[in-house]
Amino acid sequence: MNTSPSEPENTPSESAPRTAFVALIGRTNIGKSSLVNRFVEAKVSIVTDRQQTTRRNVLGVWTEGEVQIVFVDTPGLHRPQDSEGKRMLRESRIALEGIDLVLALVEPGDRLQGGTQHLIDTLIRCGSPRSVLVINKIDTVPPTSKAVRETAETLCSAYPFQKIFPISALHGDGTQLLFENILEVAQPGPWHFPSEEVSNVGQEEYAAEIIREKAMQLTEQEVPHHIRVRIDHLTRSEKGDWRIHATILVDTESRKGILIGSRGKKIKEIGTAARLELQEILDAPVVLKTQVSIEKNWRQRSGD
Ligand SMILES: Nc1nc2c(ncn2[C@@H]2O[C@H](COP(=O)(O)OP(=O)(O)OP(=O)(O)O)[C@@H](O)[C@H]2O)c(=O)[nH]1
Ligand SMILES: [Mg+2]
Repeated sequence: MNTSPSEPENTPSESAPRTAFVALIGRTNIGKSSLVNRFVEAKVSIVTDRQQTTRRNVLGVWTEGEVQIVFVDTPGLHRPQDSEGKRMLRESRIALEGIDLVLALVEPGDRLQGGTQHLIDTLIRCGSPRSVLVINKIDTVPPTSKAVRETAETLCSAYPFQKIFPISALHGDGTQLLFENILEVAQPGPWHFPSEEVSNVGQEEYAAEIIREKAMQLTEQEVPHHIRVRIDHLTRSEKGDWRIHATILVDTESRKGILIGSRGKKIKEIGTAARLELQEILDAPVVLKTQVSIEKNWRQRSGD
């Protein structure tokens, strides 16, 4: 995110590196990954309109001048239904350790129930550090709506949030002000990442995540969000072209059929969308081969 700070005089203490860890928590689909991507001006975390898209803590790193902010994008808070769900919740809680600021995301109209209740409980249980309430998706209600104020009142009576920020991660309303407040939290200390790095996600995992995003976006609800993508091969030729072989893993024959589609149409569509995006990000030609395979019970196994 662009900032145009008026530079203070360059005294030694002001030119020392400063840093902050900022965690985003909230129920699934609330816009945590969208907001991290907006802040770091890069797609570090995939975004879909499906639940439980983010499966582990993903770091988005913003560095400018002397300041480095590390955003921790977490899996959505939800009621766990299996060991994979429990593991994702553990990730969300681990994310709160060593954090300087928590952005607690909700949306207009939210009450103390479901994932939002879970959010408040998590903050209380973790004895969380500084927390601000971020009311995202304000673009979905008319400016005259009382929903934003009512949600702010309800949640602030349940937890002592330091500030409230109504925003739209999608369109950018209010995000600059929120970002300026985040910068104020940075404390003197060494950076944790080289200044050119924007994420902790390695190339293989990133390619897998882009393919997973396209598979989720291009199939309907009948294919669960629990798709796994394995990268079997990833190389770069001397000319600079990338060659990636990936396997999309599902747990039933019928889901495999949906992902392949009639005469392979769906898997081709997924592969093309993923290839085009990877090509743009890697700024080089990409040859992508994708196949679908069945792996039974991976969700239970990956949990504990
Ligand atoms: N209208 C509107 N939609 C938004 C906004 N922010 C995010 N979205 C949409 O909400 C959906 C979920 O966004 P994500 O960023 O994937 O949400 P998340 O909280 O990371 O979800 P999980 O990873 O499943 O926990 C996507 O379709 C986004 O485009 C917003 O400010 N306004
Ligand atoms: Mg997410």
